[in-house]
Amino acid sequence: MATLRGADLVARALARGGAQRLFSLSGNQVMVVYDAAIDARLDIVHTRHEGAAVHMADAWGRLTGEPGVALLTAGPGHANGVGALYNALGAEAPLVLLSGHAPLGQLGRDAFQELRQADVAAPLCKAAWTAQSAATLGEDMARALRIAKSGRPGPVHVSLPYDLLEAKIDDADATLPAAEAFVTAAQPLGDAAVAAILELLARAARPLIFAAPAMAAGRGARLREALRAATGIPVLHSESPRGIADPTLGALPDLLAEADLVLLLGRKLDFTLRFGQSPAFSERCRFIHIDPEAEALRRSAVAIHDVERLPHAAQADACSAAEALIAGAKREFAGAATQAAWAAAVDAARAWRPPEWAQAESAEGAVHPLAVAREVQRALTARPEAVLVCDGGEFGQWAQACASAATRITNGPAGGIGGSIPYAIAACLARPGAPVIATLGDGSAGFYLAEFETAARCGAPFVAVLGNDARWNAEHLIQLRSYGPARAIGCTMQPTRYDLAVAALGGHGEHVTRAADVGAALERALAAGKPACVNVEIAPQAAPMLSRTGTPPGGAH
Ligand SMILES: Cc1ncc(C[n+]2csc(CCOP(=O)(O)OP(=O)(O)O)c2C)c(N)n1
Ligand SMILES: [Mg+2]
Repeated sequence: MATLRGADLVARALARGGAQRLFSLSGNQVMVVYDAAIDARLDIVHTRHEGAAVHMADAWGRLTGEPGVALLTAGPGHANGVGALYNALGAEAPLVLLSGHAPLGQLGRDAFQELRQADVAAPLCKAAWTAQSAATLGEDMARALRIAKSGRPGPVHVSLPYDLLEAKIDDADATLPAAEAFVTAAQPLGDAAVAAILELLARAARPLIFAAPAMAAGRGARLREALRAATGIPVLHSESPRGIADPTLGALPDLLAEADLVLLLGRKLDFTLRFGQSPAFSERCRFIHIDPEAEALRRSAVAIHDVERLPHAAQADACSAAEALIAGAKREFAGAATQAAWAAAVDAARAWRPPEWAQAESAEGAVHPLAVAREVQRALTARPEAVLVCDGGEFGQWAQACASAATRITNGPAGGIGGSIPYAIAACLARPGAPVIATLGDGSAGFYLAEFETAARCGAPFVAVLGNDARWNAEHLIQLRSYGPARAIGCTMQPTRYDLAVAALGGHGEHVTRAADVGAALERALAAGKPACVNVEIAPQAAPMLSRTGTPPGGAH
């Protein structure tokens, strides 16, 4: 039998587990994996910063449901990349981060780029470890892919010591895990739990379902729709750190305190749901919690602190539980008479936007973010297969409030800004041929601007719609509110021609200063056939506050 290197086992096992590409930035310790990727037929997307590679793997995981795989080099490469795991963890994206590592044989001797990498990654991962033997590298890959997808999906890290990657292994085929080793076991919801939960839901007057972040796109999004269809109960999904005040949810905060039963479907009772407390929720509102993790169930029990208000808790993964509830409800579900009117009121609240938005005019030289979002929505409506990517910040919030698409990726509940350019590139690769529009502020654009070169090289023709207000407006506004205009410091930027920079990086640039020109510029960018930037000079507006009662919902951005 052929002799293989440890790196061949890594690459072959990844391919056997369904991986198609590695999002990567090269380095000494992983070049042998690059070499092995050729025979394993793994494509390599080489980025300009390790954080971008991890963000790409995150978006790939969210869009495909299969773990995105990032491959970084040891020490500084690994350290550069781990920060990007934070959003993936919050968004519950299946992801495997592989990093080259100093040789096991040199550890503790100040080896080149020696670092306790698994310790660095551990708080941002479901699991993190350093491979210990060359012969079991295939099993390491199978285990990593399995953990990333199981229960609450999320990032997993494996450090790959260089001496193991280079080691020659005889009888290597025998050590490649069988196909079953890559299969993720579901955590199903038992029949008794299904019956009990459906009965509680049916008897409630004003029930709501909050879905897990993992149900944002793909299978999860389809299940959300099917659950709504089978029960008639609104299935809410928010992806912003603003939680219940997510601009996508419209005026929902006004109604939330009327809910009498909330099913948390893989959704933690965390800060995004104000820990289930009043005034966001009624003090009499009851909760059902389904979660794959015992610890999350324990925390909701502590937060609610009243067994009467937590009539059911069950350990199961969100998608399996949704499937079981849908099947059960299809057999039999008759909600209380009040439920249809309640669902209609919730739908109306979600769709509500202030009427004055329809008239929001843009002053010369200072385009209102609404005018930009309107054109983005027009372009999306004409392209139902399009993917919308939204970054954070004030401009990102406007886009999230006003633009929607069947498939949308945001910076998620974790709220880290700057990932949208790599997300958009990964979206182009995950959905070949689908138009991809990213909305982002000028501050967010700077994090990974050089990735436009990656996009041009890899043929990822997304369009970045950049709201340029020459400031980190979200933070600038905090300064104005909290410390007064005389004490604004450090949060302005130069009015920069990002469109010219994008053209220099191999893309297409548009510079827009008038609201009337946004639509045509966006269409030209979409037709350009290369990565593009529509750089719009916008007025520095505060993010939208959606409440019909005028009470600002507050919360983070
Ligand atoms: C990684 C990360 N760093 C910093 C922040 C804090 N932060 C949130 S929004 C924001 C300003 C964003 O500026 P820009 O992208 O220009 O959007 P704007 O608010 O100006 O519309 C900052 C610094 C964050 N959320 N994530
Ligand atoms: Mg800005």
